[in-house]
Amino acid sequence: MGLKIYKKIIVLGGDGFCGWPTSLHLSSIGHDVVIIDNLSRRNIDNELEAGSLTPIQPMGSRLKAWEEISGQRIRFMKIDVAQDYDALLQVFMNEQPDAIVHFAEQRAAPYSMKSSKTKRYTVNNNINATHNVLCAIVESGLDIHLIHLGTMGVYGYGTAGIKIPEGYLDVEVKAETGERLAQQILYPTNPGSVYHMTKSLDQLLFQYYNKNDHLRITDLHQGIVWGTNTRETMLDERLINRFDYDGDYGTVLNRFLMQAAVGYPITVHGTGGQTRAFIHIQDTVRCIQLALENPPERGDRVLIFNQMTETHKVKDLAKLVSELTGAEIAYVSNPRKEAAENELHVSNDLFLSKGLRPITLNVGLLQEVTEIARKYACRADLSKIPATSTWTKEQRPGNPTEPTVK
Ligand code: NAD
Ligand code: USQ
Repeated sequence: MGLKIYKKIIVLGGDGFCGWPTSLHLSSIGHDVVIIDNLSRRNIDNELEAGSLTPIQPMGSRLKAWEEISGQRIRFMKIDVAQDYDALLQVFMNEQPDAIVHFAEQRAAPYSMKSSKTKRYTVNNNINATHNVLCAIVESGLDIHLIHLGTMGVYGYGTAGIKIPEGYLDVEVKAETGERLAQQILYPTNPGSVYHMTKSLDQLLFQYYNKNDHLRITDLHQGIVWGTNTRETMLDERLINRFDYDGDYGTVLNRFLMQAAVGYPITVHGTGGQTRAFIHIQDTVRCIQLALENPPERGDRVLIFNQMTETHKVKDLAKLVSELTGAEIAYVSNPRKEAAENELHVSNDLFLSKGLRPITLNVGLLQEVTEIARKYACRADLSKIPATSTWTKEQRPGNPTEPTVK
């Protein structure tokens, strides 16, 4: 075994659902972690009057608990990455990080589609945040490896007819002479929400700064994350991770498990024929570790990994949860403008080749999430469960008490 190299890592968005367990994991294996977050997600909880099902603690208590339990110190700085460029640059200059993990974006598709205010907020926040990070890395003159959390949704959810490659597509173009030329291009984006569109725009920013300034960038095209606990967040209740269940921020599998736990019908949008990619939160933190340990060389193009471990149809997940718990399934109107049915085949060979041993859906893990949801069921506000953000005026909310519009 080679000598372990500890790194200084800044985690942008380290108070969030993926960022908090990632910060703990990186700290637990010896890295020096600094969290930057503007706590905007907690403010959106207040705005929506729908908080995490689990009782997440204030940042100060989280960090104190981690120091007590692990003996490791994580520092926290409250900075708005999208707005406060000078402070961000100053931190990069002072800290001289080896790597930056960038989670700091507005990540909910339904929230991004709620109103022109939330559309504009999502675009301004996400694009400025990513651009500020890139600019600050260039201005700092430091050779920092940037790891960004992107989404499988940049590829779109039509049936592609091929196994979706990791970022780049081999194409053949016909020249005027009739000669056929082979090229490799960024896989054409086909976002399904304003949020997913910002992730598509992020890709172009990365491509440009990689070409112009030779920045070392890894873009992780992540599927839907499920679960809540990781090895580190389980160590103490004060370290507990966020669990979103509301119609804007709750993601499909965690919502279904929570709904089953509190006796609410499982809300399948439309026919439930949508196929999506999934990854457990424990594998998210492991993938980030692997991405850190396998950086691109300076001069390499943007390295893109598909960060997912399996695909499932929404209706199959609903049936699985229903069989496991006895919960009723409600086929509700689909508030989103999306294909009613799609197939999805995805390559994730890169992470497998780096040593990922995927945690796939299993009864034990599903039960673990259901038990957590049951434990904190008294904190749930059932009126916040239906997805009410509609993609256009033609769509109807996904509410089991409203008549269904297919
Ligand atoms: P989250 O909302 O729980 O966490 C994001 C964190 O970033 C929050 O703590 C928020 O306060 C912070 N933040 C947002 N804008 C900021 C800004 N301008 N300055 C400083 N901090 C800011 O989201 P998450 O589920 O942890 O997702 C993290 C990243 O992973 C996102 O970029 C998301 O697009 C991506 N992702 C998430 C999932 C998923 O299923 N949760 C799946 C694929 C990709
Ligand atoms: N769905 C239901 N019922 C529900 C909730 C969702 O049928 O109660 C359906 C949706 O209509 C959609 C699918 O489930 O077809 C997935 O919805 P989701 O909310 O779980 O996921 P999505 O909006 O795509 O967003 C989530 C994260 C986002 C991340 C993305 C990865 O919030 O940050 O980028 O997953 S991916 O889906 O691979 O693009």
